[in-house]
Amino acid sequence: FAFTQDPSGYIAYCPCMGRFGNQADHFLGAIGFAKALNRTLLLPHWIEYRYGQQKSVQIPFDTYFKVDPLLEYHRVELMNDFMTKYSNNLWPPASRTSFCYMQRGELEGCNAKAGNPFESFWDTYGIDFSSSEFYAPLNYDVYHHNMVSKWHEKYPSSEWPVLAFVGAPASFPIQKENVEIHKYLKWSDEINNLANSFIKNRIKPGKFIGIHLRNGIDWVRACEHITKNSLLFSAPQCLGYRNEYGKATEELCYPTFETVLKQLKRLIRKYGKDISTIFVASDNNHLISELSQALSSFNLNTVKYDKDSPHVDLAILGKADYFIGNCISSFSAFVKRERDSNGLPTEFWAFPVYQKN
Ligand code: GFB
Repeated sequence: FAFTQDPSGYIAYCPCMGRFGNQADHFLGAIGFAKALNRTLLLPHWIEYRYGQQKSVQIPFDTYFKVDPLLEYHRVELMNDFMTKYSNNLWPPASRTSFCYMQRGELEGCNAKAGNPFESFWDTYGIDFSSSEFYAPLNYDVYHHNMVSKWHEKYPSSEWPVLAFVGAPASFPIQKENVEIHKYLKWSDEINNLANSFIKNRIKPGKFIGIHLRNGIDWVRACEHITKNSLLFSAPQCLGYRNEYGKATEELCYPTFETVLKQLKRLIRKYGKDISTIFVASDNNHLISELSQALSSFNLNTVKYDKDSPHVDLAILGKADYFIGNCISSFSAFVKRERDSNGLPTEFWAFPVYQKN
C-alpha cells in the first residue's frame, strides 16, 4: 500500500489516559472519529508504565497490532512514518497547534506536554507545539447532531492539515457505535505466535475456558466506588449503556472466590468432558493452587502464562473456547469485543445476578 500525502488531512492524538484497556477503547473511538471526518488517523505509540520509572514508555503501535487490516476500515499511517515523510512541509514546527476542549492546567492554552505521559509521548516524535486551539463546543460524537459538518466548517483540511489532540478524540468507555470496529484490530504475528505456541504446549487436547481475574489493589479500591446506579468503566458491555440489563453490584466488579468457583463449575458441567484446561489471566493473583484444589474432582489442568504479558494474556483469552470476564474492566472488554467479532461466547462474573438454588 503506497502512501501519498492525504489532501483530506490527518488526526494525531496522545493515548494519554489509562492503561491498555482504556487506550484500546480510545483507539477504536479515534479511528471511528477519523473515518467520520475523512482524515487519515496517525497510529500513536501505546503508552506503558513501568514500576519504579518516572516517565512512561512508548511502544510502537505495530508491535502489538497489524496495520494492514485497519486499512480495510479506514486510512491509517504510523505516526512515526508520517513525521519522517511529511511533517516538515505539511506540518512544520511553527504550525504545530495542539487541540483541547478547553484550557488544561493553570497556564493559558492546552499545555499539551505538561506532565507524564504527555511530555514523553510527544517527545517520542520530537514534537513541540507552537500554539493551542480550544475546540469547544464541538465534540467527538460524530454520530449525532451534525457534528461532522461542524468540524469541517470550523477546521477545513486546507487550513488545518493536522488536528493533533492532547487526549484521544474519543470517549471512555467506548461509544456503542464504535464497538464493532474491533474486528479490524488484529494481533501482530509476534503476539499471535506467542499465544498460539502457549496453547499448543500448555493446553491439553480438548477445549479450554479462559478466565480474567482482575484483583489488584487498584481494582479493589475502584470497586469500592460501585453504587447501584453507576456505570463504572466498561460496565455498559454487560449492563447496557442505559442500565437496561441490570445494575452494578460489588460482586460484578470484584467477585468472591465462591462466585468464581460456582460459575466455573456450572460452565464445566455444561460442557462436560470436552473441557481439558482452565487458563487464568490476572493482574495480581491467579489463584492457581486454590482453583486446582477446588476443581480437583474434575480432570482438568489450571494454567497461566509464565510471564507477565498483558497482550499475550489477551490474545490467549481471545482464542479460548469459552471466556468469563469482568464486566467492569476494560481489559476484559477488549477480549469480549474480539470474541464477539469471531462469534465466540463470553460471560461475566456475577452477571446476570444468579438466584441461589
Ligand atoms: O487495561 P486496563 O486499562 O484495564 O488496565 P481495567 C489494567 C492493567 O492491568 C492492564 C494489567 O493494562 C494490565 O497492565 N492487567 C489487568 C493485566 N488484567 C491483567 C491480566 O489478566 N494479565 C496481565 N498480564 N495484566 C482500569 C484502568 O483497568 O483500572 C483505570 O485502566 C483505573 O485507569 C482502574 O486504573 C482502577 O479497566 O481493568
